[in-house]
Amino acid sequence: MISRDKMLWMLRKMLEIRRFEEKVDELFKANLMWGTCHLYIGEEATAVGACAAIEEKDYITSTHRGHGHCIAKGGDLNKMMAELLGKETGYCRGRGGSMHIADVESGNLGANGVVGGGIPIATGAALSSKMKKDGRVTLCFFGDGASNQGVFHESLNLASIWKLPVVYICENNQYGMSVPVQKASAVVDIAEKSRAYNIPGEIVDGNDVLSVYAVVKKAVERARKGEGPSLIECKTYRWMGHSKSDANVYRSKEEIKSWKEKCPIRRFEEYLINNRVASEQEIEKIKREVEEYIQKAEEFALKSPEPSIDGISDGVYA
Ligand SMILES: Cc1ncc(C[n+]2csc(CCOP(=O)(O)OP(=O)(O)O)c2C)c(N)n1
Repeated sequence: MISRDKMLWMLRKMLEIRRFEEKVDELFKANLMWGTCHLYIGEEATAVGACAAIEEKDYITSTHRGHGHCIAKGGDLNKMMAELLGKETGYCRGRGGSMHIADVESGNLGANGVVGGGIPIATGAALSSKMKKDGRVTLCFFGDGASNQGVFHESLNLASIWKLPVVYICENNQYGMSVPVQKASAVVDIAEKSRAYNIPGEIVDGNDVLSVYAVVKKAVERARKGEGPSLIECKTYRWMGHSKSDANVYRSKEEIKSWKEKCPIRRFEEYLINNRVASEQEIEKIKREVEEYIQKAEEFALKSPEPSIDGISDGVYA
């Protein structure tokens, strides 16, 4: 049975992700943020449902669409916002930006600009946990496009034969850039790929935070017991373009609208109210608190110092 506190934590985290992403979009449009980024709006239930199923000591690996994973694993919004604004107070002292946030203290082994790049890292982390017997489980997030990479297949094979404590979580948001999944993958249900590696594969509604939680929890328990990896496919959708440079011409307005109607946050709010877990007033209070946190993170980041020219190449090794 899932506690009320945990459900309210889930709502808060989903709202933090949504509002963080909306603020980032706003800062880009105001020309205050540079470079690029990949927004996670619409996929919030996946990161939050999955991270709700693990413990603080556990690890995650993330993707190029990584803000949601970072927030769900306990990332600090001040440091994230500062990083995206290129400030010295950011996670990488402003030198990494959106795709290079790692927070080892909270168990986040990092976002990754290389599609599929987190998959072998997660597999290696799980191998280290098995060798050290530290009881940790690693959640590995990646997209449907990444499941066509060679490292996906090598990693699942090794994790299966070595029975590693890792849960592979494919966020199938239907597209890899402008390419629909059915044009890039021989099977449209990515979970089917688990069969080649003799591990459990499950499909879950990625817009339903409680379903994601339940399925990931089962896979985490299995991993923690030494029974090896699982592959979970969360069917979801990104509302925004692939990145800041996406004119979004490859999908119809109707399709986007139909997925917006399945908003994971609104859906969970309705669940909480209909099941008397929380009142509308309580939900409004959480929203106000999240809003305040976002405003403070923005202020903190905007007021933070730029990196000094003298130290601009600190951390550059190649
Ligand atoms: C190895 C590699 N190949 C290509 C790219 C360019 N690229 C960036 S994101 C992306 C699509 C990834 O799709 P998916 O894994 O489904 O994730 P999504 O963007 O849908 O979350 C591609 C091809 C890259 N960053 N790395």
